[in-house]
Amino acid sequence: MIVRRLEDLEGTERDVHAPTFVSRRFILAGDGMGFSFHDTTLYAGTTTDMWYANHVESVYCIEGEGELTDLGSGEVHKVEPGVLYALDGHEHHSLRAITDLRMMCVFNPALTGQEVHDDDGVYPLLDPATGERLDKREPA
Ligand code: 9YT
Repeated sequence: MIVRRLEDLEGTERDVHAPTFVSRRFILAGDGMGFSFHDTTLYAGTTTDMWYANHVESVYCIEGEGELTDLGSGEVHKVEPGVLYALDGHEHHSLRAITDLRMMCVFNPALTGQEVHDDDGVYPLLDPATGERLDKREPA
């Protein structure tokens, strides 16, 4: 059994700071669960463009207010506590945080923790054992 507390992740490699969000990775590929689980806060006033071409992701809002846009269809959805969105079609999307927006995120395949968003907001698919890039995208 794995038991972790948020405060134990702070300041470690599982505490990842990006320009528009901070992501605390409770579970990563190395934990062998088949998914990764993140507590992510997107900062008020920011918009994050994402396009997880190599992963599916479920995202559940527990705090804050925001707006999700499907950049393919143009559809816009209100995001608030109790709302979940699941990217089952690798949708290109953006998330606007009106206030700080706290989201619980599950990725499959699991992130290894070494991924960095490229210019399109894509995370590469990395081999958990070697760190080798497995997907066909050219690095940005
Ligand atoms: C809501 C969302 O997906 N934000 C991007 C960060 C990502 N969840 C991560 O790296 O933890």
